[in-house]
Amino acid sequence: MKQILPLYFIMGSQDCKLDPAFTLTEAIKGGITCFQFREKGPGSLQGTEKVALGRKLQRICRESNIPFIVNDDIELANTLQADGIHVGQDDMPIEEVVHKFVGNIIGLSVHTVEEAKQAATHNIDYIGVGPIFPTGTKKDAKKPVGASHIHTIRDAGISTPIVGIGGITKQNAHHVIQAGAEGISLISAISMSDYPQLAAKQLKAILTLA
Ligand code: TZP
Ligand code: MG
Repeated sequence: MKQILPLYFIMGSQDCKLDPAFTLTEAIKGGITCFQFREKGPGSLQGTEKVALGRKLQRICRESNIPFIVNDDIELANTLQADGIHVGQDDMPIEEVVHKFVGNIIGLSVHTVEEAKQAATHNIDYIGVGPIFPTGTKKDAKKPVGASHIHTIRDAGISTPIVGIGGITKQNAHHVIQAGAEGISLISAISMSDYPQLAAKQLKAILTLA
C-alpha cells in the first residue's frame, strides 16, 4: 500500500477540463501512483459509455503498471477485473464488498474515528479520510475535518493506511502528509489543470519534501 497511496488520482469524465484519456496519460507521466475511476454525478457517462471509458482508462493504467480502482460500482469492478474497489459509507455494506469483489484492493471512505475503527475490523486495505478541506467537487460532501483529524485517527490506535481526500492542493498537501497519512487523493488539483502532468509533478515534489 505504501507504494500505491502517495499520489492517488481520482476522476471521471465529468471532472476533466481536457480529454479524460489525455488527462490520465499526462497525470501518469507526472508521477501519480494510483488511479480511481469515479464516473459519477452531474454530466457523468452511464451504461455502455461508462464501461467503455473505464476500459480505456484501465488500459492506460496497465501500460504503466498503475493500479486501477473503480469507485462504487462492484459490478463494473468485477467485469473489468479492476485491481481495486473503493466504496463509501452509504454504498453497499462493506461485508458484502469483501465477499463479492474478486480483485485485490478494497478502500473505504471514512469521516469519523468510529468509522475508521469499523474499517480496521474488516481488514480494509486503506481508508480515505475526509473531506480534509472544503471541496467544490463533491456537492454532498460532509463538513471538512481538517488535517489534524488524521492525527486523531492515528492516536486512536488505528494503523490502517490512510489517504486524505477533499480540497487537497499543492498549497496544503504537506499538512496531510505531516499529519500521518500515507498519501493524498485528489480530483480537481489535477483534472481541472491546463497542465495535468505539471500539476502531478508539483504535487509529487511536495510529497518528497513533506
Ligand atoms: N470525497 C470526499 S471529498 C471528495 C470526495 C470524492 C472530492 C475530492 O475532490 P477534490 O477536487 O480533490 O476536492
Ligand atoms: Mg461511493
